[in-house]
Amino acid sequence: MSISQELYFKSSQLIPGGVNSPVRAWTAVGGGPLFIARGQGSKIYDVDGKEYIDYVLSWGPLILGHAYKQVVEGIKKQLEKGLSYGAPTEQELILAELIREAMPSMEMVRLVNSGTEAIMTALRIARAYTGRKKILKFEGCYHGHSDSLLARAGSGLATLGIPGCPGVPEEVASLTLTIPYNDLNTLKEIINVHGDDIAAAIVEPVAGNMGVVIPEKEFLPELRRLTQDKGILLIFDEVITGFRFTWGGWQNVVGISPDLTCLGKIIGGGLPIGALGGKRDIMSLLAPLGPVYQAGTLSGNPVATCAGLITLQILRERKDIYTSLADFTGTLCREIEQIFTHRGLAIRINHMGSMFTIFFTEEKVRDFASAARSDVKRYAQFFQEMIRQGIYPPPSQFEAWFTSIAHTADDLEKTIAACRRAVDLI
Ligand code: HOZ
Repeated sequence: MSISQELYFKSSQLIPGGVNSPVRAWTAVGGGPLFIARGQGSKIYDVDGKEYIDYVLSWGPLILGHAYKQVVEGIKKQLEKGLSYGAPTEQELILAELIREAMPSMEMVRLVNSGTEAIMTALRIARAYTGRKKILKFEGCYHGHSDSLLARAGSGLATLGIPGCPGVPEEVASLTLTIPYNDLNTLKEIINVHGDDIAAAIVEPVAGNMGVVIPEKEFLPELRRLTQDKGILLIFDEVITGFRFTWGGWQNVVGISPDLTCLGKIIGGGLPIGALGGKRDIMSLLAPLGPVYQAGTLSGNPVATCAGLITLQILRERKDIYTSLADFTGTLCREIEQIFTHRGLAIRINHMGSMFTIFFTEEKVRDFASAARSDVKRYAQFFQEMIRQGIYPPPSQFEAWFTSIAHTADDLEKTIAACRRAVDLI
């Protein structure tokens, strides 16, 4: 028995499923998870001492790779000054300023502890601002685990096949309307019928939690236009996409100004953080300025804001990072595609910048229904073969692969070689 297996066995007696976040249990790919001892650059090392080229990168935050020197050194300095004060710091202000500079639609910003928290608060503000109750979301998008947003969600719910979630009162679930991603006709229809009752429409502007699904050209502009016409707030969940493709969010790429934006992952540089922000009159509803309550003992935590600040400063200084990331990832995707095509195996790779998903299907993947038709058993076999060869892909068909600036030409070669062998074996 490996040390990972032993630890998994023991953890399963104490921690539900042996993990503190469901997809980590590898339920959909089998075999039980690896327990990780450390990470450095593009690699993680398990407790049995084996090295892996990491394409999960803590599910997105580590755009600079593991244990990036400047981030680690900055955190060390902060640690000596204290871990948490429960009082404001200048660092929070600087981080908020950087975020606003990058995404001007975020006229006011509040820092919280996770993407889930940011989104939960964004919905509360939207309901208070509009005086409406309903929320519109898109199938396969995942916006954290708050009650209102677990219907037909991606990520772990897609991985485990949970369409709705017990424990969410029907009255709450019924306030969430869910329609397919990239489906403009249904969008128009639902806004026609329910528009006056909808407080907010929330969307992952590039979906990452049903695997990567790219918004079609008219989808987001039309969503913006239709929501604006009906007084519905548009919330961009940029927890994954924020600072992933450019200095800013997907909103900068497409030139759309959402009413509210939620962030997490990269802005914490690997430590727990979230942020929400948006138009001044909407954000002014938040306590203590307004009556909408939100609070947190560790909100704006100095260690997390320090890691986030250093990460964002590096991304701002070195905008070339995004070009190299896209080049690396583009080459990787093209090579993988060729390997599969050469073997006559049908796949579709959805790729944007430094994130992608290999779907085991012939058809174009443009929404949750097409993503869900992917051959998940094949994905699991592929995953296991890659793991055996020291490559660590996401342990679910419905998650994104991420690359970082730490990934090297050697990693690229090794990943391609591993893929070639894996494809021979599945
Ligand atoms: N919801 C995360 C991926 N989209 C998974 C988080 C985790 O398991 O760490």
